[in-house]
Amino acid sequence: MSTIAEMIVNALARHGVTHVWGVVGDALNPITDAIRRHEDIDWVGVRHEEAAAFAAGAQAQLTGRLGVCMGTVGPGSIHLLNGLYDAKKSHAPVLAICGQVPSAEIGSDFFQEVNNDVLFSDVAEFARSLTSANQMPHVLEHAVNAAIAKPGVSILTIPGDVGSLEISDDVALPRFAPTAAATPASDTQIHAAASAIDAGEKVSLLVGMGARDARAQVLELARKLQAPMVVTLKGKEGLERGNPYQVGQSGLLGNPAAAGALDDADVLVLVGTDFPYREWYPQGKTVVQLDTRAEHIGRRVHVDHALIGHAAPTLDLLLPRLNDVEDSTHLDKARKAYEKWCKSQQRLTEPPKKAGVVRKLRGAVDNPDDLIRPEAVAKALDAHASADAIFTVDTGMCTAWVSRFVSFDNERRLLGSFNLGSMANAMPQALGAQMLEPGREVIACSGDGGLMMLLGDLRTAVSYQLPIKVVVFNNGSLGMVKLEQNQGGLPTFGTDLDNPDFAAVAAAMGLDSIVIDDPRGLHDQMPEALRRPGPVLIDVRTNPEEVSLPPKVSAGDVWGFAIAKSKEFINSP
Ligand SMILES: Cc1ncc(C[n+]2csc(CCOP(=O)(O)OP(=O)(O)O)c2C)c(N)n1
Ligand SMILES: [Mg+2]
Repeated sequence: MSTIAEMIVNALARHGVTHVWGVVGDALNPITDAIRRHEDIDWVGVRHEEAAAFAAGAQAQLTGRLGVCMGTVGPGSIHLLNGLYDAKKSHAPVLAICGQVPSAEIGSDFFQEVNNDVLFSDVAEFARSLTSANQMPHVLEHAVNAAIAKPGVSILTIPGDVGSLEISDDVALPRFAPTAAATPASDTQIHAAASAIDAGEKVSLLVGMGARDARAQVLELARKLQAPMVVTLKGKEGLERGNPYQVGQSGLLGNPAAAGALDDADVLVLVGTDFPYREWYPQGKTVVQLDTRAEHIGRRVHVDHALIGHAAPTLDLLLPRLNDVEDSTHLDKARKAYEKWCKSQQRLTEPPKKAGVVRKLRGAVDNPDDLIRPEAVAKALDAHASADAIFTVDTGMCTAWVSRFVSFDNERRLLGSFNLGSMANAMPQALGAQMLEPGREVIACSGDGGLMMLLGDLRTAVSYQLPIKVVVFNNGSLGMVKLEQNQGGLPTFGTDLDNPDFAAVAAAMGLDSIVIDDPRGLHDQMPEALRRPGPVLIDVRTNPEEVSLPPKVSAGDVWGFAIAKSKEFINSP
């Protein structure tokens, strides 16, 4: 005889789940107790359930396996929500086990009662409450299978009295469905796409994370077509390495060479990407889109030929049907522009030699040479992090710095909240990553605003001896919003951060720390800090005036800055 809680925990452990992240609570006691007694599955107690969901999502993204988190009745479950949305939008398979009031009280507006099935209806592929032992094992099977098949989030809600209900021995053990095999697009689709591509003279590729398992095929496609390849932020890991066709990224984080490569083409081939920004797609091209999900076709740009299938097997069939392009003018032009841009960016990361080298982008700064450029911080991380480091990056300006200056032309991994765009993701994602691989270098690139949001879970790194390195891009502001306000012609408002002394906070929390506030010391202090044992908070005081300018700055943007500055001047006392 086993209980519902034991059956769930045993089945998850057999499935390969190694950690369950959450905050304990009465309704979940039977589950946490079953975890306590199980040898192969560990409980990780966090300080805020949102951190649990981010950590579980990070583990799922790194391994492709199910991540699991828990939140108890009402507020405990509500706290999971933001991290679960991130998992949903990152296509990470995550199971959230949520507590509920005793089954007899359901529907009575009982203390802490919320209707989880409704609360999670938008975020979850599957959200059901388990109220009887007769629902086992199929409800658990359905929850796990739904999370893995999508991939996405499943919610299993368990009232306080249900976890300890007994299940008779003749009930079958839960079994989960295997993952679906990779399948190619249909022959008709491949034939039509091949004709359209061959008819073009200049082909450009936009490649995303959906092509990660098709690295060899995508490189061969670029070679055959002599096509420049724009790689999305999420496609960087895996596709940047040994890729003589890539021209960096498009969009706000990107560079003019990528925008030019897309504009110059007459045929655009999208592979495994749902890059969301319409305004960064070129107009009037013949567009071919390859994606496993039919619902992605045409939702960003009008598509002429859809290929519904997995990238690797589809490209295996498409490649032999394409003619070899001999003329490399289109590719050469894009690569030359990209190399020129890379060189110009390099200058932004060099330590100042004499006064005036650091360009004042805006505002009055007394001694800009004494301030650290965030670009230089990212470059220092690139130079000194190990070749297989896992980077996690907060939403904010950090995303721009890491995407532009940290290279992923090796075994590095990159996690962020790239589709939800939530702040505060980097540190808890780093906890999740480090827990999986205690010996691997894990670096959280946090905004000062982002870190403060889930600050309590810094202590989780200490409690579980997770040697994460938290690099705080400390610009004393919600910098990204400051930029947005200025671009829109608004005076800066509400973006200043009254930060605590992060080194003192780290000390109080039991973390080692270091302050880097001199650009000339960056390349000595950063490697020293990264090599320290245990968790370290690296407080880097960056130039608050440094902004990440998009590759195409419109006249409107320039006016925005000018108007914003004059308004600030007029409003100043
Ligand atoms: C949870 C959440 N709240 C608010 C926002 C809106 N937002 C986007 S970036 C940003 C500022 C981030 O500041 P910080 O973490 O200090 O990074 P910085 O841009 O200064 O590098 C804000 C408020 C968000 N994306 N997520
Ligand atoms: Mg900031």
